[in-house]
Amino acid sequence: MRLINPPGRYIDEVARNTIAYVLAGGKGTRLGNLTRVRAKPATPFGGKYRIIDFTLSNCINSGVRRIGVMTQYNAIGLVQHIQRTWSHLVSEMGEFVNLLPAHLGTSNSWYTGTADAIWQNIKMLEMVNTEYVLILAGDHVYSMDYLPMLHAHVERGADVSVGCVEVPQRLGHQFGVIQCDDQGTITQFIEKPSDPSPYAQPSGNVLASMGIYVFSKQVLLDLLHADHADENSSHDFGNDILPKALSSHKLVTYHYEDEHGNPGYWRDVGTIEAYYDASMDLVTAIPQLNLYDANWPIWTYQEHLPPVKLSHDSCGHHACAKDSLISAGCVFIGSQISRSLCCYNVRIEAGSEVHQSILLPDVRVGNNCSIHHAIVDEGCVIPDNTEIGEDAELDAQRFAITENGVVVVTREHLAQL
Ligand code: ADQ
Ligand code: ADP
Repeated sequence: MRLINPPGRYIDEVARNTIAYVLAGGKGTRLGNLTRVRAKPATPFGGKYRIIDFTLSNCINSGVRRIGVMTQYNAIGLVQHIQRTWSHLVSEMGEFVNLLPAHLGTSNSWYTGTADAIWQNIKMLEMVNTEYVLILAGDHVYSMDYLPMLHAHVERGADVSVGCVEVPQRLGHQFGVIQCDDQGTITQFIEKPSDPSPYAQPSGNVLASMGIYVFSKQVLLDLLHADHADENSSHDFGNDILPKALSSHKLVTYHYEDEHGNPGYWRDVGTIEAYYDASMDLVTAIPQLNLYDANWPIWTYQEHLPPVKLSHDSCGHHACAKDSLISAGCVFIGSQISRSLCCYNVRIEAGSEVHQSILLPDVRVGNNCSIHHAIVDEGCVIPDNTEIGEDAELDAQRFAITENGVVVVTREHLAQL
């Protein structure tokens, strides 16, 4: 096996000296019904992508092209997606996207935590000829160039750099919260504090870890060995590795900003609400996340499908789509679609209206339906005259509904109607 990255392939030396690990094995229970049969990173997003495409595109576009993806729960769809898109794409460039499922590494168990997922592949990491390790998550939606973060890590002589963004204090309990000095050296790392208020900044926000890290390789190896020997550890980066490393290593923040110096767009789409809100961000006139940036393409696998068709129905009513993302293969017949995302092969029949909703691939909506504020899962067939998102009580009985009133419709729900 050849474990040496061929020299001279890229202009950037630091990117060439980096291997990325994408943690894509979490159970994703907070995405509820949507991750019942698929891994969270394989969940369709933005019409034609899967969530993990954003992180993998960021790697490729940043010039980091040696990538391991840690997979675990419900991985079949994820593995298939990575094999037919990413493994192929990157191997053509002479590098690799390796799938690293639990059970094949140094232990016979599942990955018990994020750090354990790396630990179980430590033999590979020890062999790899690299100086830096970029740890990423497979369930974040953002377009980030990792190069400035890698360079900042090198220039500041850091052992570990933690990507971070400011979030409102009320959301602080969902994140690793960071305290740092004037130089950006981290002094405290508190994983998901129940009360984030002591850590609020003058702005009222807290500094949150994005869950993405650059480690100098030897530092990571040392920390993983120490963590493995600690019986009380849950083997998680946020809970164990980072807080413990503070006393012995130099941990620094890296603020993720856009080219204008404003906070960069980044969403952990781990909950239904976050997934829904990030999707709705895309149907605004000028979303912060630009899917159309030719300099930062989001790569994915796509089937060869026919063009979108908007057609009139037998009564002469025209189909109309406004402020929406519509993917290939969709057919709308005398139906009205607004502020919605339709993945590929969605068909909406006459007299139906879809508003502020997300329709996953292969959904069929019958005649005279009205769908508002809903996520309709892959392959659902909505019977004629169905109303969704009109009556919260009724929706709660038939489907699943979030606190903010987003209705989630699956095939199982429909089978029970
Ligand atoms: P969470 O997102 O809650 O917090 P976690 O559930 O550990 O962290 O998931 C991180 C990533 O690792 C996800 O992509 C998940 O799929 C994956 N993952 C989880 N368990 C895994 C396992 N056993 N094997 C393989 N992959 C696994 C983290 C940090 C916080 C930070 C937030 C930002 O802990 O400090 O603020 O991310 O979203
Ligand atoms: P061989 O010479 O045995 O054919 P290859 O170079 O084709 O070896 O690699 C074999 C496997 O090891 C492939 O899956 C490849 O992606 C993987 N691999 C190669 N280099 C590395 C590396 N630096 N780190 C992790 N995996 C690697």
